[in-house]
Amino acid sequence: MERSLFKLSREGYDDSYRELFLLGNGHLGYEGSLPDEDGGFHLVGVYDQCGDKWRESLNLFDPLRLRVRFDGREIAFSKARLSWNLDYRRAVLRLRAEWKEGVYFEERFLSSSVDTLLFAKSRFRAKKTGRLSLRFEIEKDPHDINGPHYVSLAASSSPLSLEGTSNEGRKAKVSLKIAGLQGLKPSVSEGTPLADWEGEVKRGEIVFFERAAEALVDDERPMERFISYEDGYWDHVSERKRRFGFFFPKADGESPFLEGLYDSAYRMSVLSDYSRIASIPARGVSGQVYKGAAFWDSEMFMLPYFLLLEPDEARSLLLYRIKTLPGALKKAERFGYQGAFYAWESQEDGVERCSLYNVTDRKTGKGIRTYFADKAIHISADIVKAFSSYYRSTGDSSLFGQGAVDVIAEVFRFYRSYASEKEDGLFHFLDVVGPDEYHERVDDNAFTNYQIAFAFEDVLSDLKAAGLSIDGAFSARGISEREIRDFLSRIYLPKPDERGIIEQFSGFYEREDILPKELAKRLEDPDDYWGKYAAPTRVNKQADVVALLAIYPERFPFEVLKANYEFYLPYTEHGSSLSHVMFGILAALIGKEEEAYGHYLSSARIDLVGGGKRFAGGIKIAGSHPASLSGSFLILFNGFLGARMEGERIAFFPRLPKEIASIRVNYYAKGKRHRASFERK
Ligand code: IFM
Repeated sequence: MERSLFKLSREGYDDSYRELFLLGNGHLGYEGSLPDEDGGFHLVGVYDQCGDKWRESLNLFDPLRLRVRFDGREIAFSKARLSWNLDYRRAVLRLRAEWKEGVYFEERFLSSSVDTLLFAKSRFRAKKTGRLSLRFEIEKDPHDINGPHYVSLAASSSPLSLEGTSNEGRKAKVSLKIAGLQGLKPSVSEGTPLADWEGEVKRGEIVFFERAAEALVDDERPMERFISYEDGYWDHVSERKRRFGFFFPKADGESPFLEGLYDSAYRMSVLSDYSRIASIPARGVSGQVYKGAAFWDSEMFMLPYFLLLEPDEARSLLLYRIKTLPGALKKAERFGYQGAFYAWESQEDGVERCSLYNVTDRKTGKGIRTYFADKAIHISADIVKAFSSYYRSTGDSSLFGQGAVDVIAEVFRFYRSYASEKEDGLFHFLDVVGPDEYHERVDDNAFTNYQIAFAFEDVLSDLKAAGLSIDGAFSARGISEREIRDFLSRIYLPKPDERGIIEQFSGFYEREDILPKELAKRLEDPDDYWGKYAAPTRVNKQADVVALLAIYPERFPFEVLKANYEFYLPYTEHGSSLSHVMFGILAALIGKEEEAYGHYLSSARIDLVGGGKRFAGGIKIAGSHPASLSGSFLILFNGFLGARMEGERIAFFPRLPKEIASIRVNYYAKGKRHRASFERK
C-alpha cells in the first residue's frame, strides 16, 4: 500500500475545499479556506436564534485571517499557485502558496488534546528583495445561514481578542497569540482586532511566525500559558495516535476503495469529543446546514461505527439522549401524546427544531409543509434500539441505571399513546413518516412498526440479561412487564407477501409505478424538492424496508432479504446520502458483492468527490456526511466481512469483492480491542 493514501493532496482552489480540507476535533470545525478569505470556525453544541429565523449552531470568529502585501501591493492567495496536503492520520493541513514575490507555507491543526485550541505555523520565503507586510486579523463577520448571531462585539488589541454576545446571551470569545515576529503592532480597526508587521526582506530570506488561537464559550477559562506550536503539535499528534490510530485499517486493493477507506476514517476521526456530552450533528463539524442538529443518523449509522471503534463516543451519544429526555417529553405533550417523542432535529436541549415547513420551494421561496417533525415517530424507537446495541456490543449495563431505563419507559408510553387499536385487535401506527420522507402521512410504515416491536423486544431481553427486573424498572410509571409484552405482541407487522416483499406502507402498491429517472423529467429545476413529485408514486427517497432488513437481517429469511433488495432498488432515488449504506449492507449480505461495492464507494467517497445533493428545494444541505461515512465502514464490516456477534465474540463470514485484496481491521467487542485480517482468495 502506498503511504500517500494517508494524505489528501490537491492543487489550486475552489469553494469545495472548505469542506474537503475541513479540520475538526469534535467540538470545533475549521474550514479549509484561503488565509485571506472568509474562513469558517464552527462550534458544536452551542446554538442561537436570530429573530424568527431557524435556530442554528454558532459559528465563531476566524482567528487565522492573514493578508500579505509586498512592496505595498496586496498579493492575494487566490492568485497564487496553491498546493494543499492533508495528513489524514495526524489531522494536520499544509498549504503552500507561490507568487512571483515569494512562497508562503502554512501548517495548521485543531488540537485533539485541548479542544479549544487552533494552531498555525507559517513561513514566507522571499523570491525578491522588497518590503513584506503582514496583517493578522480576527475576522468579525462569520458567514451564517440564519444569522447574524452576535448582537454585540467587544474587540481588544491586548491581548488580541474578540468577544461576541449572541441573541440568546451566550458569550463566544476568540483570542489570538502571534509569536516569532518582532515589532508587531496590535490595534483595533472598525471593531476588528488586528496586528500589523512590516519588514525589509532580502531575496531568499525566510520570515517565520506562529499563531495559537483559543475559542471559549461563556465561562470557559483561558489557558494560563502560551503553548508553542511545537508543544501543541506533539500533544495533538500523540492524542490522535492514541485515540484514532485504531480508525485506520491496513488494506490493499484498488485505489477508489483505499481512498474511500482512508478519507472516511479521517472524517469520522474529527467528530468525536466525549469530554462533552453532545451528539454529532448530521453534518458533523462542517457547520450550520440542518441547523447543526442531530438526527437518527447518530443512533442508526454513527453509533454502530463508534461501538466498533470508540465505544466511549458511543456512550456519549447515548448520554446525550438521556440528558435531552425532558425535551422529548415536551415534544410529546406539544403534539398531544404521552411519554417521550424525540426531536427529529435535536439541538443541545432536545427541543424539536425541525420546522413544520422544513423545505422551501425553490421558485417561490415559500415554505412547504413537511411532516418530519410531527410524524417521523421512528426516531424514539431508534434510540431504544441504540441502547440495546450499546449493551450488546460493550457488555456495559451501567447506562440502564443512569437514565436509559427512564428513556425506554417514556418511549414506551409514547408509542402506547400514539398507537390505534383496530378491529383486528392489533395496534397500528397511522399517519407517520418512515425513513423514506417522500411518502408522508402514511399508515403502518413497515420500518416504523417493526423497529418499535424489535427494539423493545431486544431491550427487554437486555434488561433481563443485565439482571434488572423489568417490573422494577418500569413500576414507577405504572407499567408492568405483562403490559409491555402484550402491547408488543399486538403490533401490526406487515408480513412478506408470496413474492417475499414487505409493503413499505399500507397502499404503497397503489401508488404510480414509475422509476426515478422518469420522475426526474417532471421536475422544473433539478434542485426542486422531489417530495412534491414523488409522493403519489412509488419513488423512494432512501432505503426504507431495505433499512429494516439491513439492521435486522437475522430476523428474516434470506429470500425476503433478496426479494426486497431487488424490488425496492429500482424505485429508490438515493436522494439522501444515508440510502446507499443500507442498500450496501444488504447487497453484501445477499451475495451481491459487486453491487455492494458500488454502494460502498458512494458512501465512503461522498465527501471526497463532493457527492450528495447540495440543495433540497431552496435549502442548502451540503457539508460533510458522517452517517454515510460511518455507514461505509458498516458495509465493509457487517457486509463484506460478514461480522456477527456470537456470544462474547464477533464471528466473521467474509466475502470480499474483487476490488479489495486484503484488509486488517481493528474493532472493539465487549470492552476489548481486537484485530482481524482478511485476504481475498
Ligand atoms: O436524517 C436524515 C434523513 O433521513 C434524510 N434527510 C437528511 C437527514 C440528515 O442526514
